[in-house]
Amino acid sequence: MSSTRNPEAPDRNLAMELVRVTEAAAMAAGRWVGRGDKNSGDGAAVDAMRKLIGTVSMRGTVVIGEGEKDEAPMLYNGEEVGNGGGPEVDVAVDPIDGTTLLSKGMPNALAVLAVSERGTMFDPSAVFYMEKMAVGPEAAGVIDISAPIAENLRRVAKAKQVDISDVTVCVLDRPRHEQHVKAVREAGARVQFISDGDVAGAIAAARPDSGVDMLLGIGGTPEGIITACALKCLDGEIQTRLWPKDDEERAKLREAGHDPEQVLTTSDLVRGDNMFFVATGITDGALLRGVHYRANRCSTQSIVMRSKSGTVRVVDASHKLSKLREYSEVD
Ligand code: VTB
Ligand code: MG
Ligand code: MG
Repeated sequence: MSSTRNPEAPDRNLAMELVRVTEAAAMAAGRWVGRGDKNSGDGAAVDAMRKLIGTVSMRGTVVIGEGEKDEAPMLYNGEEVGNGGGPEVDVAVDPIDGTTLLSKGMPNALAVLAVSERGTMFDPSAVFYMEKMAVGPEAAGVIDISAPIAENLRRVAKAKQVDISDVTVCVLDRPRHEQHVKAVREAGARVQFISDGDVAGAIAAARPDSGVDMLLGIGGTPEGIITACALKCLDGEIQTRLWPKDDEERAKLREAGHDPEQVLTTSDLVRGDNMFFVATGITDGALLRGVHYRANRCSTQSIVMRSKSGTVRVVDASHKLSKLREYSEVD
């Protein structure tokens, strides 16, 4: 109803503005694919993202960025971004999720941006890692990260009306996941390892026909919150627990008032139902095609999602390189 509509709330127009930001980051990063230099690639993506994010109609605060002010020159936590008009929002950026994937030219490196109403994103600064269990819409509501893995796999199989031997679990390939992997295999299910990029892994679990049913294991806390934004848009679910890596982080966690045993649900990580999630492929992957260059042209593929409407768009764009610089400077 127009009479009850809050003019300060993020509206549908934002989605198409946001996609230009991840497209720019991906195109900048695309120049560094397979060059074995992840820092230069990350720097290029951050620069491009920051430049374009300044044109978006929002008053954004970076809640999930590239570190604190003094450690990273750009898109630091607490930085104000946007054109100074429009709705007040929290902003989460990962200019490249999977810098190693980018530097090695491996699949599924993404440029990612999520936006939600001001004050709704969990502050990830206390603890670097969290334990995650994420599923798509069919299995949302049946998982419980505090229950044994085998029990969760049985419930997911039942919810998806498949045999447990048909359930595939995406896991970051790390020694810390030895027990997780053992439990999945002992339950009769399958493991699909990824070397990096658990945001893409969780989205795969929530997309039809991806061949992945669940994401499991310990990954970055910022990526957990970004994933929660994506899964709200896809009607999936993520459950997490903060995972302090040492005594120092354990103390930090308690000082910040967190309980390490507490299960953080999708809504604990991002409250409400008014968020946007946008990602552009950098390297080719199952979710999105990467950046491709041709004579004077560059193509990108992005996913643009909005929780309020439930719309999921895949946006193919062909950018004319000779006009790109001029365009992004004036607009
Ligand atoms: C994950 C994954 C990222 O880091 O958060 C992972 O999503 C954290 O684990 O893509 P490690 O510290 O063991 O790498 C990445 O792989 C890289 O940011
Ligand atoms: Mg990154
Ligand atoms: Mg990342």
